[in-house]
Amino acid sequence: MLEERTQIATNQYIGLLPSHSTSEISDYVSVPCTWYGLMTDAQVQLLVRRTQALVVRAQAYRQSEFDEISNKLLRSIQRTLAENYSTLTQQHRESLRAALWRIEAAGDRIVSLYDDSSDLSDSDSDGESAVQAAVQAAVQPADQLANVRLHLDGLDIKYKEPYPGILITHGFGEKILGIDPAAVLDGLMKAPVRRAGDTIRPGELQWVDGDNENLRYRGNVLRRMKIWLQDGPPNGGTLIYSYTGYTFAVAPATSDWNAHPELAAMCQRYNKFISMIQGAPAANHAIVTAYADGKCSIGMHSDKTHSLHDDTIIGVLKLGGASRRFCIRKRILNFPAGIGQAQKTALQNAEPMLLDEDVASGDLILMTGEANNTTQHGVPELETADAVALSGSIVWRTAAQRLSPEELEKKIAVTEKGRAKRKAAKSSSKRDQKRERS
Ligand SMILES: O=C(O)CCC(=O)C(=O)O
Repeated sequence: MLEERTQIATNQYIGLLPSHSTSEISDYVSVPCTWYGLMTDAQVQLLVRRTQALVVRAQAYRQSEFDEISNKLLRSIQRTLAENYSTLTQQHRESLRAALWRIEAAGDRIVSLYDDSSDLSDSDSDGESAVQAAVQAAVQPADQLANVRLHLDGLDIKYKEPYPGILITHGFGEKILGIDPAAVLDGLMKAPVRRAGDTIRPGELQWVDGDNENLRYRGNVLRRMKIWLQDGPPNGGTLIYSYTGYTFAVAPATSDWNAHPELAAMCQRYNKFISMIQGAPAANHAIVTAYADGKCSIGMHSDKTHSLHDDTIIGVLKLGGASRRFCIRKRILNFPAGIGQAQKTALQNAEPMLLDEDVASGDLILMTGEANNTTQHGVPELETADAVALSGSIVWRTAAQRLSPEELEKKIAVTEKGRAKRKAAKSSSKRDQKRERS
């Protein structure tokens, strides 16, 4: 009986959406939707599709109305997630999260479009269709990698797509870039390594080891080492890709990839390849990572995009003589309200892997910005340190932040001042503790 009533109510609820006025739509979104949890997967899918249609329709009204409608929608979906989290199936959660993300993205695009076109008005039909196109692009993101797939199919090169917007191409290094991925890493291993206490030499090709003060994360040694590269000499400005724990003090390690003919040729060929992706800016920044053995790793993360170009593509080319396990999972974008960090971490860690397998040296993992933002990736630590020999990767991105030598110097001075302050505070608290004990 309950099921039958739910079925009827669901159909009515969904049926309301596509053809009604703003006030009816507002009524619809203000209905508390606590019974999402009772809906079948197909019904949730339909609701999500209709929600998208609603957002497209909403563009016909003024922005304030769009905001009002989308805010109500966002709140009601967030409430549904929060109140019914434990009873929702994985698929329900994902559908709802996807709807949230798309509505937010649609809102952002509309805001920026209105910012850019202050003369848009209701009677401006060109303006309206521009808004509609923007909303549609946000609601149904273009299949950015379509040309890449076509190109690879044409060359008969194998690839797979574990998640929309993440394409893993087998043998990319050898077949498209014309390189030997083991030899590239071997060659780079000849560069000097800056370890704990060593000084970074500005603009030189060099490794910064995970125990160097400028690469440690909150004082902790990282189990990997890195080379920073950019397209162009750093005296014309250092490109910054800043991530959690990044300190500007490591930026002087960035060198120009054009100073090394083999690296330059590889990066140019990569850029030629990604130029077939509509709207993709050329990569101008790369980080090479080396994992000495199976104990070296990088935790599950999404690349931080605040210092990157809005439309950056992220390309991870695996290097070295060994393959390494690579994992991808969905990233939880909206946690239920009121839960603590430990619960958030547990929920995130419970997400099943979309990919968990050895990825061979020479394979390319290509990610759109949207796919990066909605997933996490990582190279997990392995049980036995010796199980895997030296391996690594080069990750290309498009950085949007460029600091002149003077600007960088100022940023580093701020970092160093902060460091000295923390050091002084630490030793004074140690002294206090000693005094208390004695
Ligand atoms: O080395 C890899 O395979 C991944 C590197 C990575 O995720 C990163 O540098 O952000």
